[in-house]
Amino acid sequence: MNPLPSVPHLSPSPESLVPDENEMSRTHLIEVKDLSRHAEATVTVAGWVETVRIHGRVAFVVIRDGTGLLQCVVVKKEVDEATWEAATGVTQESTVELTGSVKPDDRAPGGNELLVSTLSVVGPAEEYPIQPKEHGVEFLMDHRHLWLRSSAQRAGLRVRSEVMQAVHDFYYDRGFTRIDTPILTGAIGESAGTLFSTDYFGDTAYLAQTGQLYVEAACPAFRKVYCFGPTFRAEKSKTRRHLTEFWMVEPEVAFADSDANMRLQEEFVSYLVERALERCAPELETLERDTSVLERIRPPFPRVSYTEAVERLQAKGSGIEWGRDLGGADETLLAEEHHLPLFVYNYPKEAKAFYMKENPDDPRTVLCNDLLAPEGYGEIIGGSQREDDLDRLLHRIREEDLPEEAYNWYLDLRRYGTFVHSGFGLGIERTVAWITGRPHVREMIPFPRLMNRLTP
Ligand code: NSS
Repeated sequence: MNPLPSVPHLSPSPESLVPDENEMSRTHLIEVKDLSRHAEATVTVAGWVETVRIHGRVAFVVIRDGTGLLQCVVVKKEVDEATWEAATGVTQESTVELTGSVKPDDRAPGGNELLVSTLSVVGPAEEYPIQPKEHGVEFLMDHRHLWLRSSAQRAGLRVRSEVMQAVHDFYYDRGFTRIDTPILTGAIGESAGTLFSTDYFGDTAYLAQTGQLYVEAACPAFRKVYCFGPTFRAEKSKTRRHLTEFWMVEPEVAFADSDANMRLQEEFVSYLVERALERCAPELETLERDTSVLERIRPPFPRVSYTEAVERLQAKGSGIEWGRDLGGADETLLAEEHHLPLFVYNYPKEAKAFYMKENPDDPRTVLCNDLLAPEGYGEIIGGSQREDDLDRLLHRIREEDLPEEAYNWYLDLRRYGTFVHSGFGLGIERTVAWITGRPHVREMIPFPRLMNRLTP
């Protein structure tokens, strides 16, 4: 077989984006993360002022350019009047542009300092509301658009970005096809109680709670598929695990049963953790995450049936009764026995959604699983084998009092070549909260939507 032809024009290497020495005298902005390649050279950088300290005739201006922090040293006798005044008068979060020479210094963050020749203020900042002191959560959330600039927020959202890229890489490498599912839908995906609805030219449209029904439809076309997008739930829960808008990745695989589904989940979750450890070490350090607990995350994960889980919980004094879904407190109690995420499988039918396949060995239950993260983070995945029998599925839709017409197309998937298939949904914010060790999902999405928050 011939090797694939290379396509050099498509992706320039990072090197080719860096100007060569001759170009350097022009005003190319250099990114702080690349400064080590420019030791002793004169460069121009731009960014936002984090702090200014003045010691007599020397000013130390620390800037953040989005790729790193840089201490810029301004010596009064080496610069003109305008630069000295700008450096000593500049306010926190002003945008500045600086030219100077790069001085390697092991003690400096990033390993370099800039000995400044000129500094100009591009965008002055008014008195910055977020100070290095304790602010209340509501204050910080009101200023989310500025709070994003703080080191812990930057670190958390960088991990989120890496995890999201890892999601695509994982499925791409395994031959899955990405299917984008609609956000405006006519069918209820999960449960009628938590729908956002909107007028749709005189009809009612719902914001998607899940893309699942659509990825199921794509299975006979592509066999292994996934969707990854925002999903919406009008849940009246003010907990640290609930958002009204969150991102979910949902793989769906033809000819996979519930057992294969759990194996894919443990492989996937382990991969996401490994990627974060490998590529986000500085961010995890900023967040003071104990990474030794993450290093242990490898398949296989322990499994416990719902029925056994209820017995364990009752033995621990929980008031849970067989038939009810597990609450957050129950999940924490169960998971605390394990260092690894824990599968709880085969829940009672009445606790779960209509589309799950009846368990042939115990028809009171369905072939499904939740995956509970350790350290009290609770459920990060919900998944199941799907009901592939037309009559049983129709029966469940009627039992749940769902509008049958809206599911006609979904029932077609059982009329035209039905097949065993399974899938799951992993919530990105809960997963990233666990990986970063942050207490609340609201910090794990750039602009969280909560019951009481629609701005900024
Ligand atoms: O409701 S789920 O358990 N399952 C589904 O939506 C299926 N249709 C997925 C599938 O089989 N394709 O939600 C899946 C995950 C859950 O484990 C959480 O990690 C996350 O989605 N989730 C949430 N995250 C944040 N906030 C809220 N409100 C939320 N609800 C679910």
